[in-house]
Amino acid sequence: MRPATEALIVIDVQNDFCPGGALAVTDGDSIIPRINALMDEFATVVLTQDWHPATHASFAANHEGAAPFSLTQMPYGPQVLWPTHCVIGTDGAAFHPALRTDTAQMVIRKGFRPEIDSYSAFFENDHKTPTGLDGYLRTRGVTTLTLVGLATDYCVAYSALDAAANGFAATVLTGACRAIDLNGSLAEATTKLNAAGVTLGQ
Ligand code: VGL
Ligand code: ZN
Repeated sequence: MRPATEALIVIDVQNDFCPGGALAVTDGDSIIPRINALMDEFATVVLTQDWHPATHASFAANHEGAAPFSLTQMPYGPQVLWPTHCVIGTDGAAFHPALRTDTAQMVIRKGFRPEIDSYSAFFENDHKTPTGLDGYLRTRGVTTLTLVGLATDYCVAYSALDAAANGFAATVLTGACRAIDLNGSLAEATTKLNAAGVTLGQ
């Protein structure tokens, strides 16, 4: 068992990001046995859940004529327009049935405001609106995070970058993550993670 100052953050292991899902990440479900085993090492386990209303601004379907995976400008900056995914209350938004959830003490839902996306478990995409995870971890005495899940280059990377910016020691176990890799996004995320001092492990 690791010290109580360490937490495991499991990002978005949901049906829609796994094979057969609306925004499937290649081999997304292959990381689940490893994540389930890792949970036994940590006294604090947090799960995140992408959780969007059907009207969400990140959905291409809500932008006239926009193709999925195209880019648009939002008031807070560039935003990829995704296929409709992780709609609140749907099976696609549920955790993958193979993921252990019994070990989790906290589930953070993000992306529920229609007008703003939220890749990070800490802040929405304006990099200002907090989810509350920082306060939860801090008041629990957690200083050190291990991040795993989906997708490496979006929600895992944004969460790890915010963790580092907020003063947590952060490690991403890339072997327990899978990437979307859209237009070089994985290489870009890796560069940013290294620059921010996030440890990349296997
Ligand atoms: C994610 C794109 C859109 C993720 C969530 O979990 O990485 N990616 N919403
Ligand atoms: Zn999303």
